[in-house]
Amino acid sequence: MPPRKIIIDTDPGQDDAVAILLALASPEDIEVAAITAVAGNVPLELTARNARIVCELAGRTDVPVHAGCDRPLERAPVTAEHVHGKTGLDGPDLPDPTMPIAEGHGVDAIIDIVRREPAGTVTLCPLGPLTNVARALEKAPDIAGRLKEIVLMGGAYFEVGNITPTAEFNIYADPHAAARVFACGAKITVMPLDVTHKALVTKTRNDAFRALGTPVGVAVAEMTDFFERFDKEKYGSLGAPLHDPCVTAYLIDPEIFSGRFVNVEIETVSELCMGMTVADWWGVSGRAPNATFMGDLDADRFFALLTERLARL
Ligand SMILES: [Ca+2]
Repeated sequence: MPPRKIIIDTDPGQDDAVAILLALASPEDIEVAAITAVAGNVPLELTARNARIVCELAGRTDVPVHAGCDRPLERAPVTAEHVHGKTGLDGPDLPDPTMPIAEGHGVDAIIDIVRREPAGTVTLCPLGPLTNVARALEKAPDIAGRLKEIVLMGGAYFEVGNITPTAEFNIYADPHAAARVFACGAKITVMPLDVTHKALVTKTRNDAFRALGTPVGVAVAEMTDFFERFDKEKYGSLGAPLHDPCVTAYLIDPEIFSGRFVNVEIETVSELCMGMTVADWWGVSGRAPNATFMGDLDADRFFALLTERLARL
């Protein structure tokens, strides 16, 4: 099997950084055609900067990093510096990037790559708010039918929400974009909080990253050191949840995850429940399934894969 060709749409974010590093460390499984940055955890200028910092950390300045949308489709921007720090990548002391931003808007990069490659071969991997993907689908509706799959981190059902009582950050930050993506007809696989809150960086797991002794291993350990403070205080959890790496781990070893093919609709009207992912887990709505919504993962297998792959960089 040739490696899966993917576009990573991202708002780094420490966990985005780990997701990107895992992809770049796995060339036999994943070929990263481009990275498109979107406003999310921090503003676009910083996410586009952070994506390049991560590429340089991995020694992969050949991967084009495009800047995409700087604000949601309809709502005011929401950011998450309270989790990720002022830069979005607080923790390790990493140098400013020297590689330039690639020419062309991120939305056009998505469209061009999906149209250029054979139909059914490109997988989109959104790790942030879905603004770029929704804009691409709006501008080029034909790309929905050309995608192999969309594998995204976002939403929650049993865990309900993290940015509001009823919504997960990526979906809440641009619910109108999410609604369009879930309605686009492409094959969709979702890594919600129900899964990612079980992908916890315990002390033992973080020690394993640090023990790699490489710049990448140490940087990943320092990133998770930084953003675990927030989750430990908020949830009393054992460590930081590695949300976004669930997406790239799924591409390498899908059997780490289990879930259900269900209907998922996005709330875009009620302010109280804005951005809620209404997942019909129990099949009571009669609405047609449109997404595989993951519910569980084998955390030990996930961290073993992650550590083994990061060791290569
Ligand atoms: Ca993210």
